[in-house]
Amino acid sequence: MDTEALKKYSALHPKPAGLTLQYGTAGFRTKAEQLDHVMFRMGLLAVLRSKAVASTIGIMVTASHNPEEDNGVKLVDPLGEMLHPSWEEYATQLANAEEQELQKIITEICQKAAVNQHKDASVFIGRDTRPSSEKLSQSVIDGISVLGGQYHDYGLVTTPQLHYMVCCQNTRGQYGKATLEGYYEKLSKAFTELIKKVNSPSSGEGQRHLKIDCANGIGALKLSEMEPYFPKEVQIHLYNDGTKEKLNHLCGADFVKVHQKPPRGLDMNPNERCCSFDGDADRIVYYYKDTTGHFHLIDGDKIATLISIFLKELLAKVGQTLKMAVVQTAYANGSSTRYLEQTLKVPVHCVKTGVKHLHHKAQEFDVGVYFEANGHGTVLFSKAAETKIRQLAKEEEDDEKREAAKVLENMIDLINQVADRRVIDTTDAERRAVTPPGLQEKIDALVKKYKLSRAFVRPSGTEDVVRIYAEAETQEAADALAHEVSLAVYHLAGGRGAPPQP
Ligand code: G16
Repeated sequence: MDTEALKKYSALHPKPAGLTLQYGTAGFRTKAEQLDHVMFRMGLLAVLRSKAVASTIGIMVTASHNPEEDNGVKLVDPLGEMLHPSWEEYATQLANAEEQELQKIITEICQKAAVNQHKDASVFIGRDTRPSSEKLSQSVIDGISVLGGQYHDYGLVTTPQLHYMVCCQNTRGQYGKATLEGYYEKLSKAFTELIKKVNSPSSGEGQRHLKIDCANGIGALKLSEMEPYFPKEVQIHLYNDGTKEKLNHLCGADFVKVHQKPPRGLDMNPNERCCSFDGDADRIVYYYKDTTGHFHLIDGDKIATLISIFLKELLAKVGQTLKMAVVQTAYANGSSTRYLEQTLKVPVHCVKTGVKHLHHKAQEFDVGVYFEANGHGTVLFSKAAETKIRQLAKEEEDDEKREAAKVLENMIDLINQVADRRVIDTTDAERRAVTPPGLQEKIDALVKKYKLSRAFVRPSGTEDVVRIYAEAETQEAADALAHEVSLAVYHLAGGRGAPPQP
C-alpha cells in the first residue's frame, strides 16, 4: 500500500468531523453532501474485498427510492449478491475511521479477512441519474485507484444491470455477456420465447401495451435502449422519464405502494396494465384501474403469489419433485401468506427486511421465490434444479413435459436471479419490538381491537424514519390502527415535532 498516496487522496475526501454513519438495509444512505468520504472509502473496501475473494466486485452509486437530494452506495458481491454480511462491519469501520486511523483500519481488515494485498483487484462501477451521482462515483474511482485496483465504469445503469455485469464477469461469460447489449439480448430473448407460450389478452391489433412510470430515474433511459430488443407486439409507454420532474417525487414504486394510488403524470384507462419502477429500477409494482374506477395494486406479495402459481403448475407438468418455497418479510399481507400456505400449499418463510436476508433464505430451496411487498424480488433456482430443467428442455421425449421445461428455462433466463432510528429494536423477523419498554404491549392491545389485524414497527435502514405497518379487515380499520400505533411510537419512543396526524 502506498501510504503517502493514501494520505494525500483521503485528505481530498475528508470525513466531516464527528459524522458517524451506519451500514443500513442496503449499504450507506444519507444526504449526498455527507457521502464523499464514504464513496472514496467504499472504493478502498471494494479493492480489499476483490483481493479477498479473487473476483470482481461491484459498486452502485444510488439511493434508490430516497429523495433526489440523498445518495448512497450498494456493494455487489461476486455472483451478483449483496455484500456478505461479515464485511458490513468492515465497511462501517472504514466509513467512520478518522483520517489518521485509515491506514491502520485497512491493515486490520486485511489481517482479519485474510486479504492478500499483492493480489489484483477489479471493481465494476455504476450510478443512477441523481445530480450528485457522477461526482460521487469519481470519489469511488479515487479510492479504487489509490489501492492499485482496476475498474470499469459502466456509468449510468440500473442496479440489476450492474449486478448482472458482475455475475457475468465472475462466471467468465457463462451467465451472459458483461455488456448492456448482452443484458438486453439475454433478457429479451427469454421474454420473447416466454410470451409466445403464455396466453394473455391483447388489444385488437394483437398488441400488448404497458404503461411504465420510471420514477424520473434511470429506468427510462435503459428501457428506451432496450425497447428495440422487445417483440413487436409489446408496446411500452414511458412516463416520468426524468425530463421534467424530480426523481421519485410523487411517483415511483415506493410512492405507489405506500399511497396505494397511481403516480403523478400517468393517466390510467380502465384495465390498462401499468407499472412503476423505483429510482434505480430494482423494484417493480403493477397496477390497474377496473371499470368502476377502483385502483388495484399488484405488489410484491401478489407478484410472488402469481409466480408461485405459475411455477407450481409448470413443476407439476415436468414431473420433478423440486422443493419450492416463498420467502417474505413482516410487511407481507397476512392474506397472501395464508393463501400461499393454505390454498397453494407452498411453505412460506419470514425473514428480516432487506433483499440480502430474503436472498439468503431462498437459496435453501430448489426453487426459492422471494419478494418484499415493496416490489424487490426474484426467483432462485438451485444449480441442480437449473441443470435438470435445461436437460429436460433439451432431451425429454414427452412433448408436454419438454414444453413445460422450456418455459421454466426461459423463466430462469429472464429472471436475472442475481441478488442477490435505533431506539426501536426488534425481534422475530422484525415483527415484535423489544425496546422501548411497553411499546410491543401497547401494539398488541391495539391490534386486539381490530378484526383480522396485524401491526408492527421497525426503524428504517435507508431513511431516518420509523416504519409502521398495519393491516385489518377494511381500509378504514387499517388506517385507524396505523394511526393509533404511530401515536404509541410517538409517545413511547420519544417522537419529535407534532404528534402524527391520521
Ligand atoms: C432497500 C433494500 C430493500 C428494503 C428497502 C427499504 O431497497 O434493498 O430490501 O426493503 O431498502 O428498507 P428500510 O425499510 O430499511 O428503509 P431500496 O430499493 O431502497 O434500495
